Amino acid sequence: MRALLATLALGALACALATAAPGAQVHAANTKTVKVGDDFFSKGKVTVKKDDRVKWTWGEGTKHKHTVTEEHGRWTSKEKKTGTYRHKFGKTGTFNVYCATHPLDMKMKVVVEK
Ligand SMILES: [Cu+2]
Repeated sequence: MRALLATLALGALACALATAAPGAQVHAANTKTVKVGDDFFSKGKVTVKKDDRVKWTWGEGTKHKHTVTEEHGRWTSKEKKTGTYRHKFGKTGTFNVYCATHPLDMKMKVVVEK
């Protein structure tokens, strides 16, 4: 009996999940990648949809430390030579991004559309 109840409960849950938001516009979140090198971002502009992510990847053999910093300082990566930094864009708009160590050479834009 217990097993039957569990099965029924699971079935009900599966139905609830399957029927959630019928016809709603479902946008599967994407991630776009930008390389960080000495001293550049591989893209000057990246266009994404709201709730997408951008992932910055420091290139192998990067000799200088770089950051990925939003122009108003709302978010920033650490200053580093390796690894990645990811940011989710929850609002539409144009976001200017630069490297805090090389602000004149390393600039880019992230355009977030609806
Ligand atoms: Cu830099």
